[in-house]
Amino acid sequence: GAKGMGFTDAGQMWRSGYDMPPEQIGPETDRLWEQVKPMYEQLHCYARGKLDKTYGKDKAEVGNGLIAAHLMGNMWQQDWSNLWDQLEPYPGAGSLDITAALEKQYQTNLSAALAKAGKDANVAAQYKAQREAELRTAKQMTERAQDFYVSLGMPSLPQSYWDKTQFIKPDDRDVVCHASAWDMNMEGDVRTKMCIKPNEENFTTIYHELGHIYYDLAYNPLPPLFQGGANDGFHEAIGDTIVLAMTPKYLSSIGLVDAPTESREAVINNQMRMALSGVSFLPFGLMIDRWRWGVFDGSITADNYNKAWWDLKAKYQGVAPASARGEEFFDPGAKYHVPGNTPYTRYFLARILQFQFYKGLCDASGFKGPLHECTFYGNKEAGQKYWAMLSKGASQPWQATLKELTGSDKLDAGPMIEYFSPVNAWLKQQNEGQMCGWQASAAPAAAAK
Ligand code: X8Z
Ligand code: ZN
Repeated sequence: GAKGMGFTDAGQMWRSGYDMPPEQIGPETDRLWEQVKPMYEQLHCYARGKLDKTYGKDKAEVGNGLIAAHLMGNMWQQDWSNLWDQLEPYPGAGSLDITAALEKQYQTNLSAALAKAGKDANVAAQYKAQREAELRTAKQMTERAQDFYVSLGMPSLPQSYWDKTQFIKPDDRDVVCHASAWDMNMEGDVRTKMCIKPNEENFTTIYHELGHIYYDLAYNPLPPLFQGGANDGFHEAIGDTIVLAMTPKYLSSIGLVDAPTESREAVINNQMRMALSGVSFLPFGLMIDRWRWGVFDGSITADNYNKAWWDLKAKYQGVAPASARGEEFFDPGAKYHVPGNTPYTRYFLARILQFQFYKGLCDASGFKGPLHECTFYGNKEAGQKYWAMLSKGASQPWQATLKELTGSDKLDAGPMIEYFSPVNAWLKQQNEGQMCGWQASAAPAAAAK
């Protein structure tokens, strides 16, 4: 299909959506990766040291500094948040247990629903009460996310959103639970599709999905061709920008966690929490499409699909499987976006852009201080500036849109590095004297053992 439209292959088609010659986007992402790689290497080094302690070096590592993939707390090693109990820098300092708070909310809803069902409720009635509590909690979480956008001056979501959205997993049919956002008719019938559970990851994912929805609503008045993100990375970055503004101060202001602790230990803990989801993601965000571009242009062949996948994971992420993953396996297929055929470079770009947007909005709100302390919750100036950007949709090159928000028309990891500078300095201290980094060439040998 791509060839029929004049592209050399599907990879070039994917790379052609960036208001620049398609051959430039690969090197552009390389440039950004080089900017953030030192930070990733510090996190990798620290995580490896901790995993060595827990499991022993012979189990935690696969050779040449590569970390055993199955220990990262995530099937794709794309988000290391689940390693928190091992990696928390100062146990208990400024503890932000969002999951516990949401779980508590669910328990409250459950008690209420069970009380309503009555003490003689049979199993079916109890099950109904449980479903009711799950739905109620999921809606409350979504209302909290909506409230952030509304606090910026954006509209409330239309009633049809609340009526037609899939908040929790239906119990009468099989569904894809991977979160998604839908603009059904380009005039206000917007919906999200999730199987919301009361935990931190799902909570921030709702903010992410509403970013898509508010983008849709803002550009819906434009002609159809302009109804899209400035580029696909913009679309992914809208909600993620809001997630950065979910500071401990914001979280306590909405009553989700206790009043924030201002200590240095608490700051480092919170930065680590953010780095475990944001920094760990970077090389993963890059390698998926390195693999697919190779598949599409023929440089990765079918007899090598799994090897090429793990070679790229070793090169970029510094992880490797602890036991052989030969060609009888197809590990790329386990990642939603691969069988779903959704390009992935957008998420890498979003990880960079979200910090550029965040800094732009912090500036607009008049914030002065260390970037990681900024929240623009409730700030109408920031909100207006954001809405103005969203309303432009795809009506002009993204470079112009970026410039209006941030003053620069270039992708730049500078704001991300600035944001993480406290934890980055801390990590360097922790890693002092360690041999950081890894050699990707160890992967095939390791896989063969
Ligand atoms: O797929 C998503 C969103 C839907 S657009 C939930 N994300 C990527 C993933 O889960 O792999 C968000 C972060 C990266
Ligand atoms: Zn998304």
